Amino acid sequence: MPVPEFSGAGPVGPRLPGEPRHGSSGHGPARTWSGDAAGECVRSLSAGGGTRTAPVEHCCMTRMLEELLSESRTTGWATGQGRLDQVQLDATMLKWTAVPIRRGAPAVATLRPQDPADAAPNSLSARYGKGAQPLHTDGAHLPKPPDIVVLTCETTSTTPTLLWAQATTTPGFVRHGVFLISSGSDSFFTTAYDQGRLRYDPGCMLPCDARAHQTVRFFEEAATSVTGYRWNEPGQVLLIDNRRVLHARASADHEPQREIQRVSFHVNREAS
Ligand SMILES: O=C(O)CCC(=O)C(=O)O
Ligand SMILES: [Fe+2]
Repeated sequence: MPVPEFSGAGPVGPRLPGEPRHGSSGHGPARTWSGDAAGECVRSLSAGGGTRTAPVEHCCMTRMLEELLSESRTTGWATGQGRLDQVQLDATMLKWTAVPIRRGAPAVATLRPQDPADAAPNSLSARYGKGAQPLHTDGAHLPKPPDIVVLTCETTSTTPTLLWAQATTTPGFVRHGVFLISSGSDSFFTTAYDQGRLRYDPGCMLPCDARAHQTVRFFEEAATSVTGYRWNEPGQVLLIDNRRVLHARASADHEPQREIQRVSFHVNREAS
């Protein structure tokens, strides 16, 4: 079955207050957010043959992440153009907390296709290497997995990121099947759906009952109805709601040099 694809290609420049908003929830053109070194938004004005910059009336320091989060409410993900440092600056302003996926590792990770021998134990690369990953949520082994995962690609990649959003109703077996999270001395039992959020990673979750096995088959089957996100333009950013969307990297066997940056967050509950 062909994978429907989209990309954030086609930057259209910064949106100024009052201008129409271009959708970036997956199918429209991507937008660019810009800021000067101090994070203040500027826009170029052409007058009398010259160009000058003028501050935009409303500060948009947190605009990129806020808008991506807001747009992700429809499909569970949203895309645009932006830099990782801008994502981090916006997150700080929004009082989001960066979450390292691996204990002791920095919150920002560069994801590269790895052979199993070079990969961290219990990681997807340890099992799947550079091949296609199974659908998963990030940080499923953590007591409190991240709410939001942001991926950026400074260059381009021919390996898509695959996305699958949960339907409005979650099957009973997903809600009740019991898994053991295998995380060394911090192992614990859980379900793949708890308190309104999905948690699933076949790399670290062992099915313990018939309903959990059914859940594994359900998410394997979901891999046939994913949307592929293509990294066609340098500087694309993809925000994934890790509470309701599973994602995966397609096979990167052909692209061992691929590099994606990832940073994950707990959102500020009061604001989000
Ligand atoms: O590289 C990608 O497109 C996603 C990778 C990923 O989801 C992961 O390594 O957890
Ligand atoms: Fe992931």
